[in-house]
Parts: sequence; structure tokens; C-alpha cells
Amino acid sequence: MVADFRHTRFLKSAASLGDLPPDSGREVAFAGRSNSGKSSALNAITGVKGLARVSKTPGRTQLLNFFAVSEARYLVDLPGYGYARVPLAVQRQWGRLLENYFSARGALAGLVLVMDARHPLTEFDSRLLAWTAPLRLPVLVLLSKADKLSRSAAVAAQRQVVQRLQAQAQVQLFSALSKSGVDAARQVISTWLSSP
Ligand SMILES: Nc1nc2c(ncn2[C@@H]2O[C@H](COP(=O)(O)OP(=O)(O)OP(=O)(O)O)[C@@H](O)[C@H]2O)c(=O)[nH]1
Ligand SMILES: [Mg+2]
Repeated sequence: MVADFRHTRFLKSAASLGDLPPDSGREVAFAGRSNSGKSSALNAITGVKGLARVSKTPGRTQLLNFFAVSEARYLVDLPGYGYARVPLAVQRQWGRLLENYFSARGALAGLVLVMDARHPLTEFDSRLLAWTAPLRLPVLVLLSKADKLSRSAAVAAQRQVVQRLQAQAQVQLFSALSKSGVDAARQVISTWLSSP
């Protein structure tokens, strides 16, 4: 059954791992390059307008933002990476935070990796996939902003990513604007959030 996301509400922001909600439920994390469309994807998938803050200024989401779908079922908007104007030391700190979160978080049931369909698989996307591969965490790649590509270019981008990632991830064309791929993403996330 597809979860009802319409009552999703903001729960809390965490600046460090010590600040996370209890590691007892199930959660799905949204990661990706800064400005790739993570917050927009969260809003489109839940159908709750203005839930996660969308910004024209890359690097806006610097905290782990927790949203409660229902009791102990969370969606987590992770800080974006790879924005060149963020100082290297700060970028390294984000990298450590994300790596520690992925390896330590028992509640983590799946990862949504958002990539701009026009330039997928950046170096940092690959690094993130390398961290998560040993965890056997299911991964859904959303190729975002698909509305900015022609249908044939979008399909070509999807084929390229599928070829690179093989069985490591499901790959879905997505647009928060046209809502394409939204239902498919809901299905996958619902499965991950439902109890075993
Ligand atoms: N055309 C189009 N624009 C989009 C889409 N999704 C996001 N955008 C735009 O891309 C920009 C960044 O979107 P965000 O959702 O804030 O991206 P983010 O990954 O959360 O960014 P950070 O929080 O900075 O890491 C905004 O200007 C959005 O309006 C989409 O599907 N289509
Ligand atoms: Mg964001």
C-alpha cells in the first residue's frame, strides 16, 4: 500500500549526529548535490507545499531536516554537497557528517539520491554511492528537472545512469514541476518505510 504523505510535518533540524531523533523507527534520506532539487522532490512527493525550503541559493540546506510522515516514519533532507563556493573545510565537515550518518543510522531504510538529469553522476555522487554500497542500502536515483530536457534526451540520460549503476540503484526520471515520476517515487519510499 502507498503511504499517505499528506500529513507529513516538519519535526526537527539536527546540526550533528548527537542531535538526531531516536534511532528506532524507519527513515528515508534524500541526498544529492546542492541545488539538485532535493527539497523540491520532498515537497512534490509529500504533496505538502513549502514543507522543505526550496532555494535559488545553492547550499541552503545545511542541517539534517527531519520530517515525520507518521509515528517514527521519517523523511530526511540532507545537506547538499559539491557547491564550489562553500569553503573546503566546511565541505569536508559535511562529508564526514554524511558518512557517519549513513554508517551509524539503524533506522535508515533507503536512500533517495537526487541528481540533475542534465549532469548526473558527479564525482561526489559516486563517492556517496561508494560509502553506501557496503551497507546494502536500497537506492533510488531521481533524475530531477527532467522537464528541462527533451523526452529523448531524458531517456538517454536515464539509460546512461542505469548502465553505470547496474543493480546498485533504481533510476527514475523525475520532475517536481511536471510531477512526472512522483507516483513511482512514492511507491518505492512507501515500501521502504513500511515495517518488514
Ligand atoms: N524546472 C525545474 N526546476 C526545479 C525542479 N526541482 C527543483 N527545481 C529548482 O531548482 C532549484 C533548487 O531546488 P531545491 O529543491 O532547493 O534544491 P536542493 O537540492 O534542495 O538545494 P540545497 O538545499 O541548496 O542543497 C530551485 O530554484 C528549484 O525551483 C524541477 O523539477 N524542475
Ligand atoms: Mg534543499
